[in-house]
Amino acid sequence: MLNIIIFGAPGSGKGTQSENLIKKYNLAHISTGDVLRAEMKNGTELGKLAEGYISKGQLVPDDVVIGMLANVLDSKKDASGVIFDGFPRTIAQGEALEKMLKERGQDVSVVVSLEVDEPELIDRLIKRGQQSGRSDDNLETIKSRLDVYKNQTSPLKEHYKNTGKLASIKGVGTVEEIFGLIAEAVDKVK
Ligand code: B4P
Repeated sequence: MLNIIIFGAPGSGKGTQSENLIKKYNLAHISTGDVLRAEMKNGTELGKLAEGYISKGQLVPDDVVIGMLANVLDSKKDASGVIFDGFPRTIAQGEALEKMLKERGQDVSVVVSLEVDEPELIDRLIKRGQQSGRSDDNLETIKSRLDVYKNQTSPLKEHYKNTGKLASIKGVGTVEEIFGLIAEAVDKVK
């Protein structure tokens, strides 16, 4: 079972490249951002809770996201592989994912880390905000999302580097060029 984590700052191209991975390798997609936005749209209790964090550019608490992931993971149990897009975002989430996979006789195959500098990230998210209507794609919230990434999410990179599973990829260029590099990294572990 191929388990790919796609990792990177907000706006680094995780969602975009996940779509290409799904098409090429026929994988199931788990995007915690998409799951949370769907809950917000449906006005569920979880959605209302998540909205308060997302609109401020903060992470939804670990226990909420980890609890949510266990159910989502079971719904994909017949897939030949899974892309984890935007999860894990903290060390605690990384540990929880490893435990959940281990309980199912699986492991993380590769962690694709998309490297993009901050001015480019801000530019992309501002542009997306002009069309997406997302409550978190405005300059103030983007800045706090980038701070959260630096402080809470990027330490995970060191963790995956130590396990030898990290593939750092330059996330600047055309979507196709970047995908070529990602596919090379995935093919090595397939
Ligand atoms: P996410 O939905 O994961 O949003 P994101 O980090 O902004 O990345 P996304 O995948 O959408 O964007 P992409 O880089 O593809 O999370 C949203 C929020 O939900 C978080 O801030 C948090 O509050 C909450 N959340 C989610 N998961 C959580 C978790 N595990 N724990 C706690 N909280 C959680 O693309 C951005 C833009 O760049 C697009 O417009 C795209 O077209 C463009 N782009 C992509 N590639 C490009 C390229 N090569 N060149 C130019 N532009 C490009």
